[in-house]
Amino acid sequence: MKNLLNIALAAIALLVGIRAVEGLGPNSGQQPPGGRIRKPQMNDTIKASMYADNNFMLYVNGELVAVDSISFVPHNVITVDLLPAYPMTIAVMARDNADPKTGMEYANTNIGDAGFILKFGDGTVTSSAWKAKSIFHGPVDRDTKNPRVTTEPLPENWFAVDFDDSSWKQANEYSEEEVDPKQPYFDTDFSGAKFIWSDDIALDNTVLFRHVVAAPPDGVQRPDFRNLNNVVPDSPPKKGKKR
Ligand SMILES: [Ca+2]
Ligand SMILES: [Ca+2]
Repeated sequence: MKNLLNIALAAIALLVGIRAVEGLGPNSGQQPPGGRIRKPQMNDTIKASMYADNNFMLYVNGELVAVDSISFVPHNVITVDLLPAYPMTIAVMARDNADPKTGMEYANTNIGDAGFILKFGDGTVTSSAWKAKSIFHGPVDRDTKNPRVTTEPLPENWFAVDFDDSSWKQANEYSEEEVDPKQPYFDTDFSGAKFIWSDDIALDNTVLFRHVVAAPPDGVQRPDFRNLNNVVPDSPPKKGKKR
């Protein structure tokens, strides 16, 4: 019995020791002692890469962090630096190029199709685990002779952390063959990520996606810098020295 107690105490001591050592690393998830937060560095950030047919807006934890710089063609990849904080709420508006009145493109001669894929440096990827909601559909019944569209208003605060997406359906995954991505997609690491869209990749033209990443998929603990503006960071700048 005493041996068991000693083993348990040794295990606890080991765990405490590991936590203390972890606290020394730059990506330890620990902040310096004394309740002060250090300033984030570039190695606290992760790369976020997105490819949309045709364009997207990305919100992370309620903040707009990336906008596709090319709205139609050529199909491009956008890569930005993110300062992650978990749980991480990702919200995306993805849009297929489509005339708002007909749902078609190229002078109303073509229905066109869509697709969206995302990968973050922490291992976050798009999949059917994401929620999706189409708010612009058409031409209804693929009727290109008398094209009609259906639309829904953008839900208020659809990108907010506390938005209730429980009524949204799961996203559908689509293959590379179905989306037929162009070269920039193949020049970027999207391994492990799936193309997603709502139920109809041709007729759903504006789709909202949401996903909550509970913890870093790669298991790396990272500091949470969300309230940095409300604290005095560690090692304040010396007088007259700019940072
Ligand atoms: Ca684009
Ligand atoms: Ca398209």
